[in-house]
Amino acid sequence: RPLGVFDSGLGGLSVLAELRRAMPEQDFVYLADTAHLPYGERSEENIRALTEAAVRHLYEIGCSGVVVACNTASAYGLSHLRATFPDWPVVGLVPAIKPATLHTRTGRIGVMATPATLRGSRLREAVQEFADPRGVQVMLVTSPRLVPLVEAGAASSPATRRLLRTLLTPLAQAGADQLVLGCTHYPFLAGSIAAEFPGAFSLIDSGAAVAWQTRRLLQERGGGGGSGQLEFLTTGEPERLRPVLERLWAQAQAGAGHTEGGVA
Ligand code: DGN
Repeated sequence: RPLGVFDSGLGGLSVLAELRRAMPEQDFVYLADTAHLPYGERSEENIRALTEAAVRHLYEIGCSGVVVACNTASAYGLSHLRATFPDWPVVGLVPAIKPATLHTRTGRIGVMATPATLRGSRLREAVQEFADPRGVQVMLVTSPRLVPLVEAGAASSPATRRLLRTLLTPLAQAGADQLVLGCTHYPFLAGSIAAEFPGAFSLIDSGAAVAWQTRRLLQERGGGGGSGQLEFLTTGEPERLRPVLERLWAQAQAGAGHTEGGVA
């Protein structure tokens, strides 16, 4: 049976690529809730309801479990999903604060995520658990514009690079040396960040850690498997999505993971 992967849009492709690296034989169904994207400025209740509706579809078509490949949906929806679908594996993610606090040499790290993820309690808990005891200072960065820019296929455009320069200059000036990409769309910005701030930050996302955790879980529970097939579903217009999907999917498969932590 295929494993479901869900994101509000195409960002979760960065996680799907890591899942395929970890489990080349596994079949996957990827669902992008493009009709309701972006989630980043929605209310907690709304994010939870949209996440449940999307994940229910994956459940009903017979997926063996789901990876919620979206920090925003994970921040508000995970406990609810686990209560709604007991006995069905649900894996989520949280910005990878832990590895960043272990790697920093300057004692300052940046975390970039959607407004909703930054407001949620999961991020606060991770900061309290990993950064505070080590005296690591966490600088939070957000912009509601980044996800739509990635979805528009503009991750490397001059406008995106200008926005990143504005958002990240204070972090570079303060000496933050690790940058946590706390939204699954942001690994697609890695090239632009490196071009604007050469050598300034190590970039850390949660994709690889989530993939290995998912593999462990499926091995324990059984029920995965297949022949490496992929199916893409969207709540939006498939023909409009296709060109950017193809581009980002090629990019995700070519990119290497940057991680070790961030499973929820
Ligand atoms: N990809 C989602 C995340 O990881 O938070 C964000 C998407 C959004 O809809 N803003």
